[in-house]
Amino acid sequence: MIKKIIENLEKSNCSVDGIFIQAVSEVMNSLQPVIENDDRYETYAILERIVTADRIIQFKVQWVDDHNHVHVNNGYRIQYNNALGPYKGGLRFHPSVTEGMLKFLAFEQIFKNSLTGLPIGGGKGGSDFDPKGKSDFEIMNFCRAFMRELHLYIGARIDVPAGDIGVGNREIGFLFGEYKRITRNYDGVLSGKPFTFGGSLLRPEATGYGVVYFAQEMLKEELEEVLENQICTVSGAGNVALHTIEKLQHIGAKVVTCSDSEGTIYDPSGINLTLLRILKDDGRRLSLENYATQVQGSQYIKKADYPIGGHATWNIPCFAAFPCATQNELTEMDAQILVNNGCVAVIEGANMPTQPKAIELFLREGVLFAPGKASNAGGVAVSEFEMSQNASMEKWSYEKVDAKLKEIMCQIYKRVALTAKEYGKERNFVDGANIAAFKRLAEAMILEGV
Ligand code: NDP
Ligand code: 2IT
Repeated sequence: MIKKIIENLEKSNCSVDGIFIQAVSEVMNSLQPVIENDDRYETYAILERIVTADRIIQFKVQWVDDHNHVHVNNGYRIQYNNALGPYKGGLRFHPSVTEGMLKFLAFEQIFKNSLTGLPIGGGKGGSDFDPKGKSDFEIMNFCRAFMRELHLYIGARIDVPAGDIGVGNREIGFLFGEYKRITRNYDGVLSGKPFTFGGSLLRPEATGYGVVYFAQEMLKEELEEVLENQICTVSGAGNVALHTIEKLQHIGAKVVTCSDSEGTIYDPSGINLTLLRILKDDGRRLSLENYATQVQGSQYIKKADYPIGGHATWNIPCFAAFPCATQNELTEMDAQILVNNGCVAVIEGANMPTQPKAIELFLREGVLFAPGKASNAGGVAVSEFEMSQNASMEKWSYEKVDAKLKEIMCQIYKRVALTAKEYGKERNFVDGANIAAFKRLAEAMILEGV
C-alpha cells in the first residue's frame, strides 16, 4: 500500500516536487509496522488523506522598490492538515522557494506539530522574493503587499504563520502591522511578533535553545554524556544557528564552526558570537569573510573552493554536529567524514538538512541521529505559547517559557525514543518520530470523520 501511495504521488506531482517526494517517502518508510497492525488506517484512507494538502493557495505579490521599479513575486500559503488544531507553520522568503519546496515543509510541519502534543495543525508559506540586499523600506513594501493577499486566508483560529528562512522579527512586525491596518483586528494571527506588540519572550531563541535541550536529554539518556567541554560544529548563521551556538556556549560546549550560503568559518578557539551577530543578526547578511579578517587564527573556506558533494563544516572533527542552515545540506560524503572523525551525535536544527543516504549511514554506524521534526520543534512550541498568551491577554515570564520549552523538548525525546523501542527500532529516532507523530494525527483524523 505504501509503495502505491508513493507511485501515485510521483505520477500526480511533477518532477519539480522531488523534495516533497523525499519527505513523504521518509515518513512512509517508517510506517509499515503501524499500518499492518490496524485496519482502520486503510478503512479511513488515512495515508492517501495525510499526504494530500487541504489547500494550496498561490497569489501574486506586486510591490515597488526604492527606485520606483515595480516587481512581481509568487506568494503561497499551504494549509496542509488541521486535524489537531489551526494550521501553523512558518513563512520562507528565498529565491529558491517553489510550491514543491513549501509542500515538503508543510508536510514535515504536520508531523512536527503533532509531536509537540500541542493543539496545532500544520502549514507553510512564503515567496520567491529575495530579501538579500533590500533596504528596510523595500522589505516593508514587500511584506505589506504579501499581507494584502495573505490576510484573506489566515486567522487566530484558522491559520497562524510565523518566521522561517528570510523571515524574522522585522518581517513579522511589518506583516502584522499591515494585517492590523486592513482588518482592524488585534489578534494573535502571526507568531514571532516583536515583544512590544504581542510577541512571546524567548520565541527568537526557542528553536536553537530547544535543539540543545533535545541534544542534552538524548545524550544523557542514551550515552550518559554531556555537551560541556565538547567540540561541536554548527552550520548556518541565521536565527536557528545563532541561538544553537548561544545555548551551546552557555552550557560550556565549544562551537568551532558556522556557515552561510557562500562559505564556512572554522575558528578553533571558539566562535565569537558577538562578532557573528554584528555580521548576521536582525536580517543583516554581511559576508563571513569579514569574520576571518577580524579573528586571528580563524579560517574562511569558500563554498566554491570545497569539493563538490560535501560541505566544509562537516570536515571539522567534532563530538556533536548541528546542521542548522537548510535542506539536504549534509551529504553521504559529509556523513562518512563525520563518522570517520568520531562524531557521536547529529542533531538537526534545520528542516530535513540530512540527505537520506547520510541518515542511513548514521543509523548503520550507531551515530545518534535526531531528526528536525523532533529536535527543532521548540520554535513552533513557543509559537503555540505565544498564541496562548495572546488569547488570554497574558505575558509569561522568561523563566516560565524557558521551563515549558525544556519540558516539551524532553517529552518529545521520550515520546520518540519510547515509540522506537516499542516498534523494535531502538535508537532509530527517525522511525520513532514518524510513528509517534502519525499515530496522534491519524487518531484525530479518524475521530473527526471524513
Ligand atoms: P535564517 O534566514 O535566519 O538563516 C538561514 C541560514 O542558512 C543563513 O545563514 C543562510 O545563509 C543559510 N542558508 C540558506 N540557504 C542556504 C543554502 N542553500 N546553502 C547554505 N546555507 C544556506 O533562517 P532560520 O535560521 O530561521 O532557518 C534555518 C533552518 O531552520 C531552515 O531549514 C528552517 O526551515 C529551519 N527552522 C527554522 C525555525 C525558526 O523558528 N526560524 C524553526 C524550525 C526550523 P545566507 O544568508 O547566505 O543565505
Ligand atoms: O519550521 C518551523 O517549525 C518554523 N519555521 C516555525 C514555525 C512556527 O509556526 O513557529
